[in-house]
Amino acid sequence: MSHLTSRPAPNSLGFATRAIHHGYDPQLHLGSLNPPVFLTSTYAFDSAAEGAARFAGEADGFIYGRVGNPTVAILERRLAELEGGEAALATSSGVGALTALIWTLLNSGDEIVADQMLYGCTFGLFEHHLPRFGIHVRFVDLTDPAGLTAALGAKTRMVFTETPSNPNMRVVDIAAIADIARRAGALFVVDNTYCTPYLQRPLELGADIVTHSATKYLGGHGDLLAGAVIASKEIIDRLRFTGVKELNGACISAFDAFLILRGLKTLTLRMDRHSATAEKLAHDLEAHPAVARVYYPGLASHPQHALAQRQMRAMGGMIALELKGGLAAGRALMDKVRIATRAVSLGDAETLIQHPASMTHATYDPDERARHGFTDGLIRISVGLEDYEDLREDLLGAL
Ligand code: 3LM
Repeated sequence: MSHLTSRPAPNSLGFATRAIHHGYDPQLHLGSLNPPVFLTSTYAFDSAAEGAARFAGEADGFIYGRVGNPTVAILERRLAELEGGEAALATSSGVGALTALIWTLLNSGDEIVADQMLYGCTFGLFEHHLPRFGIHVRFVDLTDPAGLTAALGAKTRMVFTETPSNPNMRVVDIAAIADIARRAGALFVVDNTYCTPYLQRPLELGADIVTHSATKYLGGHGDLLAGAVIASKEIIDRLRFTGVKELNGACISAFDAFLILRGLKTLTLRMDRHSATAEKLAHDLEAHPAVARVYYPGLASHPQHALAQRQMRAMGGMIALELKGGLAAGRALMDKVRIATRAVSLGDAETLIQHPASMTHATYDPDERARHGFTDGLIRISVGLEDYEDLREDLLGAL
């Protein structure tokens, strides 16, 4: 009997079990414990008529690598299941997921209302490039849901947020924003990169669409670039057959899909460990005399601490901090650490440290940084999976 059909229904299984098994049946693949990597760009049709039927959507089956691949399809089933969505689309990067989404669902003249703090290249796309195509973005403070109500207009088609936000860890109330967006007829999109579905499930809280940079925690090992969108089947079909097929071509490779499936097997272990170590380090850093402020939702000093505890299973592995000595002290910290690695990106086994104003968020000019609310001195740490004691000594020693 097939492994999948003999197995309990997915909704009776825990998250870790589904992250390891969902959507793949070894018995359908010669018993192979791991999914095969289908390295093919195209697919043979049984007949001319059958090929035409596949193109017309009247027959099941793969057509061409830009719109689907069997290894990628396993990943997509698993991501949809873990986020609690109907369907998923995997892409070649997180930015590829965003452009597939926006170029497919929005038209010239439409507006987006976005939280004021976004990952640098998302901000660059929204503020510097979408206006060239007639799509305008209003940035508001979505940590205050009343701000959204005031910003909505007749042309608002989409509300967009990260939570916690990259880099300064602001936490947005997903259920409250979802409610306002729904009543305004706007699609609510949450970039869930920082949390992964293990820590936070925006669709269950009322969001319409979840996006990811799968480069980060979903892959988990800093060895690939990928993205994903999870939403209704209707939306995902449009993104696949318009966004990726005809607009941006940002299809993921089968090998990268395989690596993400491998990474997902340890997602719960990794997120628990990232969160536990980051929580301890956030407290250590907050108590240090050289530190002016630590941004971590697990700290009682965080403005949305109570909301974060309600909305997230654990507080994740990302910390931002400002030193009393400002930017110069932050740069000195970065130059002195010996275990933490000076690098952008996040979600890897290695602890990474970087300076948003000159690196990940250099797309904000100094005025924009001030308007959007993050400082030149901010330092970001992606807490890895090393021993807590070693990281503590590395960071506090460098301070
Ligand atoms: C970074 N972030 O170091 P890709 N959404 C979020 C992200 O953090 C990112 C993306 C989307 C970083 C990358 S900066 C040069 C390195 C919340 C990426 C985009 O296209 O897979 O990189 O995802 O913060």
